[in-house]
Amino acid sequence: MPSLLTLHARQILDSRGNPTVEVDCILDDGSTGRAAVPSGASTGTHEALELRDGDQALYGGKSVLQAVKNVNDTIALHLEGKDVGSQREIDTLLLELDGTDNKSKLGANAILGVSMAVCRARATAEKQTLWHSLAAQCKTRFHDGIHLPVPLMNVLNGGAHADNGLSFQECMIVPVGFDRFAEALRAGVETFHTLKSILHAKGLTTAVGDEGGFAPKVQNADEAFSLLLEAIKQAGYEGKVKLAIDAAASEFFKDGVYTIDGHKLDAQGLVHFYKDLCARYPIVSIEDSHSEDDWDGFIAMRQEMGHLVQLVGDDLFVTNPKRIHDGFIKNAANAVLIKVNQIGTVSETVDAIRMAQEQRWHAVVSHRSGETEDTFIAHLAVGLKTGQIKTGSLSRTDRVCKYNELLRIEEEIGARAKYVSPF
Ligand code: 2PG
Ligand code: MG
Repeated sequence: MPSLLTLHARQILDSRGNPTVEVDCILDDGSTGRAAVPSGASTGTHEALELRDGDQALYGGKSVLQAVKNVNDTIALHLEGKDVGSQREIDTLLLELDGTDNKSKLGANAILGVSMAVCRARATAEKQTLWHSLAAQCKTRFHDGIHLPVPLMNVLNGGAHADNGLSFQECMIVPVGFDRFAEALRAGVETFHTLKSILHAKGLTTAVGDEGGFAPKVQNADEAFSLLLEAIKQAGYEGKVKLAIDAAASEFFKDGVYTIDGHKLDAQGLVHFYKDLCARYPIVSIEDSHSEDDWDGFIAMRQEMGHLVQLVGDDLFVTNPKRIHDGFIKNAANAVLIKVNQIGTVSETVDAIRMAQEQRWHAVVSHRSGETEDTFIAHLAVGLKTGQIKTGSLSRTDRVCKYNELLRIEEEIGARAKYVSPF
């Protein structure tokens, strides 16, 4: 395997117009890899540290020039000349160089940019597509076919991602009754456009938010899901497109009380709120039902609803193998959301996915609300055979580019490509 010749980072912009880190990696055989780092808005407190300069004169404090410098000086100095054959060896070097628990010395954005860029450059050197190279590194078994992920599409927004009355952050549609990813995508897109017409006819706004979904002034979850069901029906996909929630409940939790759609509930009351919703709507997955440190709330949720729906931990687990392990012991969920920048290296991300899979929990690869044109996560979902991806709505290039990449991957795989819904 070739060695790393140069690393070069620069500051670019993400989909919200905030600075982020992009890294170019060049190997000594001329192979190159480029990666850009995403950024969240509803970030979990236990996430790895995203290093921002805090200088109010530059991008309102959000510039990432120190993280860029950390790549171009410290990391480049230690990685240049190293063989890139093993992703784990590269990532271990990065972790040693940083030396902190939450990557606060060099910044998780600096470290992740390098980790992903090296991964891409290796795939180029191997003359493989990225998903294929990742699958080989991680020894993924494709005995029953190569699975394209089922997308959880965030078409209606609330919470920290919108300023309407809705407490849930994301109301998603999930195309389940299809044989191919391309067909599932088409169903999602047609439902999205039908939803737009419905909102328009009702005099509700059709402007889209950070993840390309609508953020109409709806007052509660019932109104949101009624609109989605109507769109699914009118688009002709009743029964074939289901629903999912990312409550992002940390955002509506304060002093032990959940304030949701005007109700004040305790953790158990919130479980009943979800139970009632699931009895009335075809909801297949609920993410972050409770606040990030309300383990008892998650445990109660799993006991009452774990046999009925997928229960995903995002802010709860922050893609961190230690917290995921606690989740297994406590039986606090049955699925893990996977975000590369919550943990900060490709290898640790892979560890999180494999831990979930070994436990027979689902792993859902996810974007952040601040994204770039980078399509790494599309490859990660296929290469690690996660079976699910959450990458926003069906508009705006920062979201659609992941779906487009999955179309290309499905085309490349041909007859061995499978689309299997876990729901
Ligand atoms: C989430 C994500 C992505 P953010 O909560 O799951 O949709 O949002 O990137 O703002 O944390
Ligand atoms: Mg979430």
